[in-house]
Amino acid sequence: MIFIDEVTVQVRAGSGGKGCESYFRRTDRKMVPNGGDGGKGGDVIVRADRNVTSLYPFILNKHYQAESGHQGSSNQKKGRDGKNLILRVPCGTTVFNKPENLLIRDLVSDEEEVVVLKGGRGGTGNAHYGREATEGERGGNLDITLSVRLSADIVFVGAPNSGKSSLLRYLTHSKVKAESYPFSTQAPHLGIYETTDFKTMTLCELPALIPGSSKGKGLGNHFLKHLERARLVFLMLEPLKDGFDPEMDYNNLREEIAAFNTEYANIPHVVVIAKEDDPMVEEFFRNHKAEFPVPCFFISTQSGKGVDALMREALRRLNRDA
Ligand SMILES: Nc1nc2c(ncn2[C@@H]2O[C@H](COP(=O)(O)OP(=O)(O)OP(=O)(O)O)[C@@H](O)[C@H]2O)c(=O)[nH]1
Ligand SMILES: [Mg+2]
Repeated sequence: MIFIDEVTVQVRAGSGGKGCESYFRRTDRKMVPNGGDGGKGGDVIVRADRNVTSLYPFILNKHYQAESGHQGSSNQKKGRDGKNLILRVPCGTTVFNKPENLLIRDLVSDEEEVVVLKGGRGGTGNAHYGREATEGERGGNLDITLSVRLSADIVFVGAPNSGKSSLLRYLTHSKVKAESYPFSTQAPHLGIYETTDFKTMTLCELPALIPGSSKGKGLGNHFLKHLERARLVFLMLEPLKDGFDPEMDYNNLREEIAAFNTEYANIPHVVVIAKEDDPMVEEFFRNHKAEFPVPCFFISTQSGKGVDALMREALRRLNRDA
């Protein structure tokens, strides 16, 4: 399934039901109005649901309409209210009013919800003394944008080909493709990692970041929004690229992240360099390890070397600020 992180849909609230005009004839032959009110139209609600993992269904259907209220009837019977329409979205979805580009609500936790459109009021029946029956109020419509930010404990951000997908596959059941060409991963991918004591943490690979991503180079940088809830970032450098310069490559990644949102530069991070099994990388590691200013882990997803130490450190950090 393709991962969709943003979609715009049109929603329409239910219209109010028509008020009823009716009379009954009393025994003294007087006509008494007794038409009931129309029911209220259904609201449109967006609700976070932890069982929903994707916005994909909203690509297939972009128009949603809540039920209208039912007509009132005689004997002062009120029409039934229209059912609310509930759009279920993944936790971590932000809802925007598209035409005004306004934030409506950020739905973070399970069951959190927001009413984006109120249903129309029902018309009044003529049973109200001295009133005529009226039509129900029409339900409004609105374009809303749903934008999901993944909620992952650890997010992999790094250069093309640096081994992000390979690491995700190594640690989780993710089936993301690891390929020898750059930008093979075009959308964020999630995986669940289980620790030795059966705790789980969510890992996420983001598409590759390069110098200039913030200006639209490569795949751009919009996916960095998924760092919002990250608790730790693996900054992955590509050791086999021409002109590998760990310090410069590290600074480039940090700059790209800060260009997106300066606060994201404060998320704790460690540097990860894969392909430790490669003789060139191994030699580099032996000669330069001590020079790194930030914690740096050399790993291999082929031999498995270094991965345990990396994940132990990750756990230690996540537990520390838990
Ligand atoms: N020898 C060796 N090769 C690796 C290792 N990790 C990844 N590779 C190879 O490096 C290439 C790129 O790996 P990916 O995991 O797709 O890298 P990526 O960072 O996800 O790449 P993009 O998604 O395109 O940015 C593939 O050919 C992998 O087989 C490793 O630890 N050792
Ligand atoms: Mg990848």
